[in-house]
Amino acid sequence: MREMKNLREKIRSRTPVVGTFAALPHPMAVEIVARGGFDCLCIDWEHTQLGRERLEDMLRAADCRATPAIVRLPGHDPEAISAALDAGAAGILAPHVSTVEEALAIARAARFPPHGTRGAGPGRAAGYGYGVFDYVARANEEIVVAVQIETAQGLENIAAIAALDEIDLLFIGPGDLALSIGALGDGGAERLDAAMETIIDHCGNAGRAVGLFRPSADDLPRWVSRGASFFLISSDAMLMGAAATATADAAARALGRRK
Ligand code: 3PY
Ligand code: MG
Repeated sequence: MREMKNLREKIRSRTPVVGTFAALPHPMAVEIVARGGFDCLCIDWEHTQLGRERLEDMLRAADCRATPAIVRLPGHDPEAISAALDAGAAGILAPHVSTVEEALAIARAARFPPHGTRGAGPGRAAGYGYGVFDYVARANEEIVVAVQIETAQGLENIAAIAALDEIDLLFIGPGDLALSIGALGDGGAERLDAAMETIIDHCGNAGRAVGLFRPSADDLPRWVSRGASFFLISSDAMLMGAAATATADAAARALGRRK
């Protein structure tokens, strides 16, 4: 069997892919979490205070472990898309995408002509100018373009967004989706689950890859059997917090301070 070529090919063929968010804004944290053996990382530029220079160093650190890293953007700005890709990201994840127009604008900004409007330049991804033509020749085939469905409007437009071949992956943000559709309090969990299932089912009908955030791997089998194939589980910051709490609790129990 032919080796899978790249992350995009795995995603588009709906081969299961598991990653985590890199939310600690330091290359060392990226190197450490990449050692864990995830298929990919997603550097979180949306919710982490991160500058462009640091972003590039974090991508460099992911390369040290040969772990493909996509970048969750702070928004839909084409400059941020170019910055992440020029720095060497394997793809982009755009938050809060609610319409076909937004999704298409993001896809165009992420691809070189004739499929888009991205500008070519001597950034890290292009070998600092030594590999511009080679990079341009393969980037449109290799760069992952993913959009987050996490608003009531995105849910409303799901059939049309899922039908877009320009988008490699639809990614559900359960937290924002719950806020946006008001799935909080009594019955909220059931409403949120139903909304997530609707998104997954529409992606299945369109043959589009769909993924979601999960705080842990506990319920992965349920979402895989529904049709999801891409998972970002927890984050380096959350994993560190969970390990710190578990260790402090174990020590407190060992000293008889807590049961
Ligand atoms: C959300 O839950 O809103 C997310 O964006 C998860 O990544
Ligand atoms: Mg979100």
